[in-house]
Amino acid sequence: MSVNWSLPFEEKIIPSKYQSKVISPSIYKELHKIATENYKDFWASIASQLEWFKPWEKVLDDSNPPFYKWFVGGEINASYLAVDRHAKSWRKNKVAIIWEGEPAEGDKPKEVRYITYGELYREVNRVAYILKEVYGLKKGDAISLYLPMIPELPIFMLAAARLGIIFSVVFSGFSAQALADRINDAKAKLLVTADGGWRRGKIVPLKDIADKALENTSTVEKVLVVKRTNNNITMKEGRDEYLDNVYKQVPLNAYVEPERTKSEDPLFILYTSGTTGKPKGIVHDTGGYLTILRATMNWVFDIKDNDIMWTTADIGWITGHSYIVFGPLLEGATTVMYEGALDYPNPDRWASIIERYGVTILYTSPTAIRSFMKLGEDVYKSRDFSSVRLMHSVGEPINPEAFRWFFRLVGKESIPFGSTWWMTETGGIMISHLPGLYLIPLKPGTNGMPLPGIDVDVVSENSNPTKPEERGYLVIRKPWPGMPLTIWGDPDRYVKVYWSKFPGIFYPGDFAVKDSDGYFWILGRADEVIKVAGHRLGTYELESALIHHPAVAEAAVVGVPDPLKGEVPVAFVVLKVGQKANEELKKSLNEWVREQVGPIASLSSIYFVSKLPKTRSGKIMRRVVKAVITNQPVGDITTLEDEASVEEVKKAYEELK
Ligand code: 6R9
Repeated sequence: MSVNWSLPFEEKIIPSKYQSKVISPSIYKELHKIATENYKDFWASIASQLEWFKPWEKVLDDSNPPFYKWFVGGEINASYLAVDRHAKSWRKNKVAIIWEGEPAEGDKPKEVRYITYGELYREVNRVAYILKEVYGLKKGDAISLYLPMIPELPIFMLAAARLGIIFSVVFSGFSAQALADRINDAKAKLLVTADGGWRRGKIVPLKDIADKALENTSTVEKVLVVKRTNNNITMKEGRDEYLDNVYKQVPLNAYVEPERTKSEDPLFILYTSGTTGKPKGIVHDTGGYLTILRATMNWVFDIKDNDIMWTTADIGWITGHSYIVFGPLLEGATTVMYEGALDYPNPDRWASIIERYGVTILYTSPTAIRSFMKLGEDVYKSRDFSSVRLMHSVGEPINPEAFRWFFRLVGKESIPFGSTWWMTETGGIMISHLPGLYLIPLKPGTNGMPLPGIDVDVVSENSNPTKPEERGYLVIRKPWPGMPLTIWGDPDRYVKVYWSKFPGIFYPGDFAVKDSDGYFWILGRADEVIKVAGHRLGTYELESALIHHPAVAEAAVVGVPDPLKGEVPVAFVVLKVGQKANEELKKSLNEWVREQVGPIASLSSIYFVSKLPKTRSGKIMRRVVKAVITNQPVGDITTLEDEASVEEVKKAYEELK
């Protein structure tokens, strides 16, 4: 795929407030080269800025590629670094987390919590006590967290990290089936959930969904329930407990010694969609992950002690893990955590949050920006954005128009605003306009240049570097701290998915171009993953949900460009003999998919056809389906079994357009 707008390769913007930090791309290229050639020493110098219980013996163990291990022999604890260090310093009474709940009266939120580092320390220790002493969990055990955006979520993540317990956060918009799959794969012993969560003024019944999921799991022994919405739920004797009750067993000043976790010990598993099969459990280490966060918090976000950082993502995704929780807390900064929808109950809720807390660093997404843009600028006339001094976007390519609009409205065309490229697998940001204490001139829509030490390139099918402005595949040539340890329980798949297309180098699955200044422009996924409103979904997951429906014989799902959400999934469905193709069935199929995968999996259209384009070996050619409906050349179809299928797709699509 490629973006459906033109790329302004030549345009260069120097934001007036950061002029002193500007460096020319050609000079940056030289600095990048030096760091990257000496990448082991270079990353060691960043890692040494962290506090280690025991220093590493070897910077990188590359004896068994692609299973790289960073800072081997070193001992470090993520919870200690993010909490204890600050709680024991002058930051004790500094606000670590500003939390705002969704319910509001007009412009006024009903609940706001300011949690200082001192309080966070106390809470994390209390929860760690529960995990260790009440539930008997220990290093290497896995737990699942199915929670809304409430402070308990980061507190449980930090408490688990304290003990070397591997946590797996499951986005609270996922369905019972998706939750069950993730619990089973992680073999989680404990599930932490809430009675419900607030979303657009409605209660999402998380405990009910969790109960359904637990019918299909066997590893979960105990369920801890946080009270959030006070809706009616059922509690299973012997299995379920309210967190409030369990707290009664915890001494008020409980202290749980942080484990001396090894650098290469897993910190968390985060599931993400791939091309085929069930979601992949990406496993992140401890030392490497903290190192990439240390680097990016300083370079890309230029974090300072008086900053208020707001990342508008959900903690259920990697962006929230790295830049709501671990990144800002590692740096002792103040992080804003907002529970609900950015435009609820008023369209400018997000702007009121910036104003209320004086947000200085804003990290948001193209989908959010486009949805703000829809309403025009007048809505924000009386809003004060002057506190914001730096911002970035993430999740999908940003169209130059949305970039310019937001840059003008919030950035007053005077502060840095970039589109940072990275992914669940990379742990932290890889490509940015602020790639290491400097700023390269902005170009609307580009991602900027790779960070020092990050060896990114664009290559053709036969792995040769492409010419400037020629489309190719993005690759990362050298290992970097923050890279995955493996796919949980499936190391072969890890090798196959990421290290086999171009042997020996990491293949993220994106199309990209590099311009003649050396800037990277990521164009979108080269595989069958789609990004709907910045959320990563595998077309395979949607298809398998569809073919589980009793009326469906076959299905092909592809992503098509959407002005608001970037991409949306559309489905071509072959019905079983005797089934009637009508609107009612379409509706029920859509509901079915939402139920199976979660509300983010809404199909934007469903088309009924009698056959799908397939290869002679029976593989559905989604590429062909996509080309037809996006009006692109269909390319090589010599392996196609039946050309009439292409015509059918075309006809079905044209008729309903
Ligand atoms: C952090 C995150 C990863 C995929 C990635 C790419 C797309 C992310 C982007 C971007 C263009 C950007 N992507 N940031 N594309 N410009 N600034 O989103 O992780 O959910 O794993 O998705 O998102 O396609 O491959 P994740």
